[in-house]
Parts: sequence; C-alpha cells; structure tokens
Amino acid sequence: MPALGQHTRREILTQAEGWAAALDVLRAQAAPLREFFRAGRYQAVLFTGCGSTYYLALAAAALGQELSRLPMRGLPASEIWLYPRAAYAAAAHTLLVAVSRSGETTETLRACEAFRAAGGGVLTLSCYPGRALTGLGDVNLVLPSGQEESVAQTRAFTTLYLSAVALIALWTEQPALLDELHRLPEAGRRLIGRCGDLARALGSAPGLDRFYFLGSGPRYGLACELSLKMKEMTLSHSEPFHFMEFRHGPKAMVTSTTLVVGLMSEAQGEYERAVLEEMSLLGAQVLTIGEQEDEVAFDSGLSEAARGPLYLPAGQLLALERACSKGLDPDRPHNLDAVVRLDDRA
Ligand code: F1P
Repeated sequence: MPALGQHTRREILTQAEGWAAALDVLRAQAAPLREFFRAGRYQAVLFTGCGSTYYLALAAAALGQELSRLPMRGLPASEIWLYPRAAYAAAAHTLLVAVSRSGETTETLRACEAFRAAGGGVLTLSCYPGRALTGLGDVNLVLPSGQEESVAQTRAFTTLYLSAVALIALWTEQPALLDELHRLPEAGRRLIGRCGDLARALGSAPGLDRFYFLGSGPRYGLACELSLKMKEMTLSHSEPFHFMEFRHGPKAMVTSTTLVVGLMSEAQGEYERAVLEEMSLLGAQVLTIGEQEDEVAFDSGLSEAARGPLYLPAGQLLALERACSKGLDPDRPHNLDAVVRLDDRA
C-alpha cells in the first residue's frame, strides 16, 4: 500500500528545484519578452486562471500594480469569457496573461479566444508543451519544471507564480528584483528543510476544525491559495481574508478549535499582528509566516517583493500532514479532477 500523498509530498519538497529551472527559461527569453511588452505598448495587464491559477492571478496583479505605474487586475477566466464588459473596459493595449498548469482548462482557453477576438494581446504560462493553451497566445511560455502528478497544485503554483513575478520584473524594468529572484531557490530549499516538524505537529493536532488564512496586498492571493489547499487536501472548513477584513464579521467564527494563519508583511506588520493578537485573545491558535520573528521565518534577506513563493511551502505541508493524519490521500482529493474540461459547445 503506497504511503498517502507520496506524489504531493515529493512535489512540495522539490518545488525549489522547479523555481530554478523556471528562472532559466525566463532568463533565456528575457530580451524578446521585454521587447514583446514594449512593442505592444500595453497600458494595462489582466492576469487570469481558474482555481489555484486564479489565486495566482490575484497575487501577481497586486504585486505588479504595486511595483509599477500600470493598472493590473486578476480575474477568474470564466469572468473574462462570459462577462467581458464587467471584466475589462477595453481590450486594446491590454495584455491578458493566462496561467494554467494543464494548458487544457476550458474556461481559460475560452477567455484567451474571446480576449484576442476583442483585440487584446495574450501571453500564456503553462507547464506542458503541445497543449491547447500553448497555441492561443501571441507568446506561449512553457515551464516543464512545474509539472505534477498530484491533483492539488503545489510545485506548479509556486513555479508559475515565480515566473509571473519574473515577467513583472522584466516588464516594469526592475532589474534588482529580477536578480533577487535567482536567490529564491536556495532560500526555498533552506525553508522547506526547516518547516517539516512544525507542519507535522500542527497538521496532526486533533482539536482544530476550522482554518483562516489572512493576507493583504500581494499576499491575499497567496492566502486564497493556501486556503484552497486546506480544503482540497483535508476537506476542512477554510477561508481566506484580507487581514483587516477579518474583524468585520468573520471573527465571529473564532473558537479554541480555530487556527488563524497570518501571511505577514514587513510594511504593515504592526496592523497585521494586532489582528492576530485579538484573535488569540478570542481563543484561536495563531501561526505567522514571514521574513523574521515568525513561527515560520524565511530569513531570506530578500525584499518583500521577491518573497512571495516562500509563503506557500509551510501551508502546503500543513495541509498535507493534516490530510494524512485524517487518513485522506492528498494525491486523490475528494470530488476533484486535475483538469476541468467543459463540453461548452454542446
Ligand atoms: C486549474 C484547476 C486547479 C485546481 C484543480 C482543477 O487547473 O482549477 O487550480 O486545483 O486541479 O483545475 P489549470 O488550468 O491550472 O491546469
């Protein structure tokens, strides 16, 4: 009988290698990618995907807008496909960055087709060559190191997210950020090697039955992704919130069986820690993930903009260990398939 979650565990533990390989792909194509964006005279960027890759879109758009003068937004692919007028004001001089591990998700394919038909530019990011998505972009980037056996995305998410951050650094002329990203794989290997014990202890803690992941700015999309991992792998009640939003009602759910996970920033850490202290007084257990002074501390020496992928491994391992302690197999999540294909042209 194979161990529960063996594929998922391997993919989480090896994701830093995926990051290094992805950065090699981006570095090899840096000049044409920079020229593509300049020549397109893009004045706005839309990021899109489904499920995990939609949450990636939220995180990438918030970071990209924070770092540049350009308006950037993250939306589910189904919104761009089915509600275009609500999704964007004009496609001209707007670039759609469509992200998909499989390159086969129907909604993402339809969003690309519809956006191109509306006159927008399209760049695709995926993990498998020769899939439908790789034929729909003006530029199609494939990151094979994000490929996975398991259904719930882990290595794929962080590899694709890091690639999106590298594109943002290229397009918004942030050479220092691009250089920093090359230090992430080593920081990731060190971090992953340190957080196993904590994930096992917390993952097997019997008294927890609800999980809240708090993140703001570029970290909100990452909080959404960790909340999805907890749902997909462990079938537990889990929700993401912007830090300050948690006080405005959701904190009613806090009990002694609650774990609140904070994805900490440096810039606004004071406000974020105040929220966590309040929830601790209400009886919640709290786990902080951040650069320093946190239960899960990166100690990366990297700038806030470069740290994004480091927020994921501890939360991924927490979900994996909780699933295994509940006798669930994260490699085969309840009700889920690795790709959602719609027969939308019936
Ligand atoms: C998108 C997705 C995943 C989700 C599940 C079903 O896949 O929604 O995010 O976790 O695996 O598919 P993709 O378009 O990124 O391949």
